[in-house]
Amino acid sequence: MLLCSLAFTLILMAVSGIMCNRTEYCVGSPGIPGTPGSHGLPGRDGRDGVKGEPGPPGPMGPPGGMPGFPGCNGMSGIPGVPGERGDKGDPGERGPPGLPASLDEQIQTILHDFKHKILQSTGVLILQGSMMAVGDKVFATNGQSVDFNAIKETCVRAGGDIAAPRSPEENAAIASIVKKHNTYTYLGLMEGHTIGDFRYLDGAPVNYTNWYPGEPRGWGKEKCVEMYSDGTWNDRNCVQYRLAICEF
Ligand SMILES: *[C@@H]1O[C@H](CO)[C@@H](O)[C@H](O)[C@H]1NC(C)=O
Ligand SMILES: CC(=O)N[C@H]1CO[C@H](CO)[C@@H](O)[C@@H]1O
Ligand SMILES: [Ca+2]
Repeated sequence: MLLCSLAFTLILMAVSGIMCNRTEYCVGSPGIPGTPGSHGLPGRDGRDGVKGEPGPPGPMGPPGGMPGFPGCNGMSGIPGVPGERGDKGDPGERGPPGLPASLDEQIQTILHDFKHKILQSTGVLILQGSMMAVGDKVFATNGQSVDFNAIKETCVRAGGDIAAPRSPEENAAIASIVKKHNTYTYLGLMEGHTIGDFRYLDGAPVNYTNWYPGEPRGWGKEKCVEMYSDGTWNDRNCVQYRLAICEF
């Protein structure tokens, strides 16, 4: 233990640079400090530091990139509701004048053919007595007896009207059909609101009559007109069955 303490004292004396002696007082003045030593060589690089945080996003670049290619067509949608009908367009320009029909050989051939066929048909009908031609008018029957309204309907459906004589010639033509079928017919006439005022079905007043002597005497109760086989007329109710004769 003592040895240890002595050694410590010696080391302490050596470090402090004071020469002393165990047995004598320490003598001498402190020495002049030495000059500092030169700088040593730079040390070696340290190890890599830890990774830093990501930096903030940079500013937007200038515009000017090329546009990309167009994309593919999408799927077709459901059809929309139809729009409103537009206004009628203006008529087109008149076409170039054609050949007069009288000089057109093709048209003339067709017309000639038509005329021939029509003459054949009317000839057969007239010969059979089922058609009577007076001027531009033609009277015909289907041989059926029905009431006034049914005759009207039959004639309109056939493209004509119930027969209405407007002259003695027309009356005679209708009368010949009545006589042949031995059946009275209804004429295309009706009594108006005034008693005895008989009119054509289009409302025009009659300009020809052929009443049987004493007729009309229905006093407003006989609105229709029938024709006897001799061609004379009688006012009558409208619900009798009479021969259907039409005019075209
Ligand atoms: C009656 O008028 C029609 C034209 O509506 C004419 O065809 C006919 O000849 C006239 N009848 C008489 C007798 O004047
Ligand atoms: C180093 C030193 O000074 N030593 C001295 C210690 O004391 C003795 C005598 O007392 C001297 O003889 C030494 O020279
Ligand atoms: Ca009568």
